Amino acid sequence: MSISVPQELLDFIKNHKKFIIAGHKDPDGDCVGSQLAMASMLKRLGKEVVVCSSGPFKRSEISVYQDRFADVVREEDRLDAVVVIMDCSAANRTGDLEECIKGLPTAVVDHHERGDRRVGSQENPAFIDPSAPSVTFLTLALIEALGLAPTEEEAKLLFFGLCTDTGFFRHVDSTGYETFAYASRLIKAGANPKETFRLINGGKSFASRRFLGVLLAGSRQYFDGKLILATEEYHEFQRFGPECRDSDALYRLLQAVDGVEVVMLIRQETPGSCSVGLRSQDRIDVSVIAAAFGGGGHKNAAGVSMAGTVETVCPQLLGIFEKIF
Ligand SMILES: [Mn+2]
Repeated sequence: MSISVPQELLDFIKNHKKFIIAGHKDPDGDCVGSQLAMASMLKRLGKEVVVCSSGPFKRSEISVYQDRFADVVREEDRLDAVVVIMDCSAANRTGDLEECIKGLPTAVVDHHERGDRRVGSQENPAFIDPSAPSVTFLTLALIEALGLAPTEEEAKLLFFGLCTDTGFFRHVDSTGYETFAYASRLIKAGANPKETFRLINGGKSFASRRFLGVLLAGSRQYFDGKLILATEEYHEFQRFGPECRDSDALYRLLQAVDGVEVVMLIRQETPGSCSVGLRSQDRIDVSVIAAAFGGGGHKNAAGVSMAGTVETVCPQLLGIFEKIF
């Protein structure tokens, strides 16, 4: 892959003085890392920056960054400001921030395949590259295109996001040599892989491991084992709490099963709604399935929220997979 940063984005940064950096709601490491590194780089250029997120900062590895984000944009922040949206392509993915950033010139830096893909313009540049492994990867490309190098702090943040979205490089295939070239530059600038691995994978509670056990014990195979379904009932969620969730570990364990092509996790989020997470190994594009129900994501990792209960949502999704397998 060769990355070229749109000239409009470079001009957008050079020509404006005041920036609001937004990301998608329910941020992950890539979103947090790219937003904070972008904010830091812009401050180095002498810009005024407000970095904001509607949260929630659920995952333990990102909750430490929560106090660096504003949860609202004040009227004085909006005055003469422009917006950069990171790790999603539309204002409606930013949750409560959508109203606050409406009508302002907006640049987008994203690597998502589907959803509200948009074409950039001089006033509203788009730096969208689905071949990029993370938005932090694109952020490093941008920093370098501006003739800068990342600071140690920025390198750590960018490396954190790169590791999050690549599953610590497990999702990188034979086309990913640039990913390692970028990683190498970040490590040279001060990122520490060992520390980052511990930040992402350590610090879990004992209860969170037992919760994994409950979900593993309740998981079922479908279509000769090509699909594995894990479900989280509402009473289990209430018993353990959101801080005990570790879907990454659950996917990792179930994707290790011989012959599995898709892992699906359905969670009863409220008595009337479910979240659905989909992970595929290679062949199957789960973003298409998520999009069919109004969700989105990547070819091998996608998600959607659906009204209903685990019992009503399950058959709808299994029906789609029945046609595929
Ligand atoms: Mn991302």
